[in-house]
This record gives sequence, structure tokens and C-alpha cells, in this order.
Amino acid sequence: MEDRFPEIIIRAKQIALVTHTHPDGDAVGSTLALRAFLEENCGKHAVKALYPTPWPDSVDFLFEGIRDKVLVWEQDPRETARWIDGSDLIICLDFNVFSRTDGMEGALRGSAAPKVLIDHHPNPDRAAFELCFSRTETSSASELLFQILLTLPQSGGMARNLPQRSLDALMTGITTDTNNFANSVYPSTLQAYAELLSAGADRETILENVFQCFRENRLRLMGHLLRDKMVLCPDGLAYMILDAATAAAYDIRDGELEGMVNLPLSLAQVKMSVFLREEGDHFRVSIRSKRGWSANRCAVEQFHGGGHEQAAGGRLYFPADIPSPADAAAYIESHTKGYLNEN
Ligand SMILES: [Mn+2]
Repeated sequence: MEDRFPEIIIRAKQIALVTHTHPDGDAVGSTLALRAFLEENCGKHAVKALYPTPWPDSVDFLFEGIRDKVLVWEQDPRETARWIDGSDLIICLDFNVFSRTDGMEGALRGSAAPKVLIDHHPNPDRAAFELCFSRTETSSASELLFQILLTLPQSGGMARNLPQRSLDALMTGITTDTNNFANSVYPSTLQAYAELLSAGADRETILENVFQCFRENRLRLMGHLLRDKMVLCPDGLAYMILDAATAAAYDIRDGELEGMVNLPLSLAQVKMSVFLREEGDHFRVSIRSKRGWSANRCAVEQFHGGGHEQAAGGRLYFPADIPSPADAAAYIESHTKGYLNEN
């Protein structure tokens, strides 16, 4: 571990915690866990978590009582930029390149403050960071952060010295990024989880909020997608395309499509699943693959994106990549072939 980190924290007067656009449970969990630790264990009160776009409802419970400690760029770009400009330390969690922060990218790049990265995606932009905690052999940024926190003197090396908020946020991040322990689970993941549990993380509340608080619309849409939209190709590809009109008809909110891409993988013949959601001038693309096929390579080479080996994302623009939204299906079918034959 980097032994300069404690010193960097102590020196900082105002801190910005930053994560990727469309923040998921790990993005929210890691930023909020670190925020609580900096406040309660390090006595840092000028700390805010900054999100490019709003967080999903399923993790809203983690924000109770600390709404004045967070900013959303999309809702308040001026205040968010002001916080970045005034910060003398920027800590980036759960992403590897500044382009993942959408509208915040310029302000972040423009800041002269030292930047620290805590992340589990491959190929981070190391040159952009003063300090780089990067590990891919871990479930989540939350798990990696947990291990880092235990090396800091302010935790005394014990999970039970972490604030309750940190315990809950870290457990949320690990739970969501592993899809409730279905993927990316390492021995260290279970170890971290066990320590969080014995230290008092509120597992029941987390599971209830993350998996049992969805709106009816989401489940209805899931039914519609599986029955009417899922396409199964003979080469092992499954894909679903959600157009803007359908998403609007079901009143779908940010974060409610999380996990939709995983559904076709329950079929034996499916090797890779692609989910497209229309958004303005592009489709947001999610890709999941079974072991032996690379969602990451497909996302990097065909969809301007990337991520992890079995879970990645990107975008498909029209008219830059395809003439119109109606051409998306043909694009997917032809541009995923190379990733399904080999193994
Ligand atoms: Mn993550």
C-alpha cells in the first residue's frame, strides 16, 4: 500500500470525492464510505461526494442525513464546479479515466489539486494521478477501499473502528458489484464481508433496499423485454434493445435497468448478452459474458467503452456508428460475431 496516503489526507483542507456517471452501488458505496471515514475518523468536515448524474433509488437509504454532503453535477453544475475548484485533494473512486465523469471531466482535469485513484478497472490513466490504488483482482472499489482503510492509522487496522455509515456503504458496494456474490468473488471479498458483518454492518437493511424495493414498472418492463424484445442468436448472442418511447411509457428512472442485461445469461446457450438503451443521440450499451468470452474486448473495440472482462459497457452513436436507431440490431449481430466464435 502507498504509505503517502495518510499524509496526503492530513494535509488536505477541502476534499472532493468523485465517481463515474450513472453511479451504481459500488460508486455510491465507496464514495460515501470514504466520506464518513474522513469525517468521523480523520476529523475532516469539508468533504463532499460528487456525482455526475443522480444515484439509483435502490441506494438512496445511504444518503439519509447527509444530503448536504453531496452534489450532483447534472442538477447543480455551478456548485459542483466550485467545490472541485476549492478542493486541495481529489479522490477518485470506481473509475479509471476522467472521461467516465461526463460533464465533470473538464473541471477535474483543470484542477491542480493532487488526485488519488482507488479503483478496480483495468488500465487506469496512471499519469493523471499522484497516487494510484489500482487492483483488478478484487470484487469492487468498495472492497479495495476497505483494505486501504484498514492500513490507515485512523482505523487502527480494525473494521469495528470504522463508522457505521462506512460499514453499510462498503457492504452495499461489495454486494451490488458482485451481483450478490454471483460474480467477481475472491477469498479477500468474503473476508472483507465477514469483517464488515462482525463489525456491525446492517446486512438486512442493505439487502432489503437493494433487492426488494423496486417499483412495479421495472418488473413490468422486465416482463415485456423478456417476452417481446429479447433476441436469441444461434451463435450464443442474446440482445435486447429498449427504445426511448418504451422507456418513457414505463416511466423508467435512472438505475432501474441495472441487472437487466444479466437475465439472458441464465439460458444455457447464451454466451454473451448485450443490452441497449436509447438516450438522446446514442444507445447506452451494457455487455455481460460468460467465462471464456470477453465482454470487455467487445465493448472496447465495438462500442467506445470498456470495463471488466465479463462485465463492460459503452455507447453506440447515431448517425456516427449507425445511420439510425433502427439499425442497432443489425450492428449488434454483425459486430459481436468475432467475440463469440473463439474460446
Ligand atoms: Mn465497481
